[in-house]
Amino acid sequence: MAQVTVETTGTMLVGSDIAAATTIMNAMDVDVMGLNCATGPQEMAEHVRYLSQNWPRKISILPNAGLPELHCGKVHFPLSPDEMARWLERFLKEDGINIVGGCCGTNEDHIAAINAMLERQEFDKTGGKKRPAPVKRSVHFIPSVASLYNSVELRQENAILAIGERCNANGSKKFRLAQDSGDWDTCVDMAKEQIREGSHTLDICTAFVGRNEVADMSEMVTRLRGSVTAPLVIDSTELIVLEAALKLYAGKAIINSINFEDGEEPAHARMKLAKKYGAAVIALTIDEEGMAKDVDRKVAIAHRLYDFCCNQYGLPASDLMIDPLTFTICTGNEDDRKLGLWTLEAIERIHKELPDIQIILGLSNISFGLNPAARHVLNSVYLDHAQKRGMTGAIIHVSKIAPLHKIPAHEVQAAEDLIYDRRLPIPEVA
Ligand code: THG
Repeated sequence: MAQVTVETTGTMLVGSDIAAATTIMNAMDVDVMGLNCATGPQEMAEHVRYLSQNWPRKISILPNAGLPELHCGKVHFPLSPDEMARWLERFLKEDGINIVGGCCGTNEDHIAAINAMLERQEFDKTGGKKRPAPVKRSVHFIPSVASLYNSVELRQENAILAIGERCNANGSKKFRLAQDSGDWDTCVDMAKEQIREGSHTLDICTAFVGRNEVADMSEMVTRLRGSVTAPLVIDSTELIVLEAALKLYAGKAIINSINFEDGEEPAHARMKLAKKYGAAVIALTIDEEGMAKDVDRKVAIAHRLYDFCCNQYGLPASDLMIDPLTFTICTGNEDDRKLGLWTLEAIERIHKELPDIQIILGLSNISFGLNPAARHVLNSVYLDHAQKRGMTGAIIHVSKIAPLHKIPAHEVQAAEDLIYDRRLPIPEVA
């Protein structure tokens, strides 16, 4: 059972809002979530309503006896015992709360009035209990991740969850150079810039030969947790790096990633972390035989991952983010031409067969090897096709994605010909 204190500013002292607190508490499997202190019941009413509509388990409410006033140099709490009891009765009947009490400024008289109010309620006769029957409420739980400050929905309306790709030592030269010279301000600025561009969450990868990945990841998480509102995606193959990051992070993070490349042992270790720290999980379609390239293997491994994470570990399906792998289709090798198409077909099948999970891709991989202008076009067109087939999120550089109507039609056509491997016969040279 855990309670949060929402100040008159509308957030907790550190700045977390009620939605962020709710998302994190839910991920930590808290049984009873509540509010206490800081304000009286009137100021709490809006947050009580939020919990009533969004918190899936029991609710406790312990307000102060109003907002304190100074009377002749002495602190005075204005709410009488009866007023206090009336507010709690309203929360009981309208919001279906389960546990009541008082915090600062309440005394025996307040508790006696609250008790008398409870005794007036209709009792729950089951099991000989002398308690008010629980009031029904309809909870609309929305699968989310959270930073210390904000909650972000994993399913975006008519859009994908944009995971900023640039805070990655292997994915950005600028980031790598800043990290390597200890220029953490630049690293944090790159995070903030991605949020301004529209990233909902940020992928963080500090793996770089010759540097201490635990120390660098810890530095990034420590700096970002208090300065950016977007939830973090911890991108590392090393268990100790994942754990160091999750330990430091106050929000509900996403682990990137688990797979079955070396059997199930590493995946077990990562799922234990996910449960302990309440994280969502990106899972790649890789098994003991390697990365899945054809559709059937991608789908089969997706089902195995679902069974492993959701059935064995109880991870909510909405917190499982399957990544059916993006490979570049720009190598010129005959064997690689269908890889983008197969990933699209796998997305469609996984979305149909496992409708509640999330599906993501590391989008930019699709265009490795092309020039920057061509990459933007191919990335944008591929994103559009993947989204239409059921992809719910992607690791991307948001400002480098264009809506298709902003790209000349013949360029869209060229990208689609590449994705669908449509080829014209090569003309005979005279
Ligand atoms: N799936 C999951 N996680 C991933 C990937 C994935 N994490 C890493 C990667 N793949 C996704 N992130 C990136 C980041 C950058 C680029 C590609 C993928 C990229 N960068 C440019 C380049 O290297 O040419 C920009 C270079 C620069 O700015 O210096 O393409 O697939 N789960």
